[in-house]
Amino acid sequence: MTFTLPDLPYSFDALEPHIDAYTMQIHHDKHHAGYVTKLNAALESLGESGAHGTLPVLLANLSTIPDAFRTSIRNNGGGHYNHSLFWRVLAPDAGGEPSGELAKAIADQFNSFENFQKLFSEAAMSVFGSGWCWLVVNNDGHPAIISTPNQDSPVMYGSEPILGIDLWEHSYYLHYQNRRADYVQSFWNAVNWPQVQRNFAEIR
Ligand code: MN3
Repeated sequence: MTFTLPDLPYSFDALEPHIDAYTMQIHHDKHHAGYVTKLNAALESLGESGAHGTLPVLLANLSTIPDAFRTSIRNNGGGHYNHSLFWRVLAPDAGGEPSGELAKAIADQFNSFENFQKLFSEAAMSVFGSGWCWLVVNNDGHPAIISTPNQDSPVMYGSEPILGIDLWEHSYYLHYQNRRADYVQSFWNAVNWPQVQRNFAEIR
């Protein structure tokens, strides 16, 4: 089982002015690449017999991983999985609102898209230290907002992520410094709702 760093689906500067090119370059080429390298090293050390299934299956069953490798696979496997989703739920000339089934599910669960956005932004601002905020689908099929620490993935907690925002300082500090609220606000202008809708449809 060997993983490769996926190419960004757009250029480094494609998300400007919301996320700057240098941040994207360091984030993808250094941080995400580092998770992939370390994940592969951990899996190689673990050996062929130690890990089975796809990455989300592996992450959902961390208790089956031997102690010596579990933390590394949790952090670096989570990092690889989270960032692979993150790049795809962002796009140039994006933002706005979802449509179709996802729009309906969000309105049903959160009363309105505006209220969902407010609750998600508040949850993102409440993450202490390094972590992520997510729109997930629970096993009852309903959307929910959750946050996870470090590189933990929602799949470790029994839900499927369809949208996430990276709240590690490496994802915004070069441009926004301590102004996380401005980063979260700008994030909405870069959300690739058609991709989030596809993620939702695949789970349902
Ligand atoms: Mn990151």
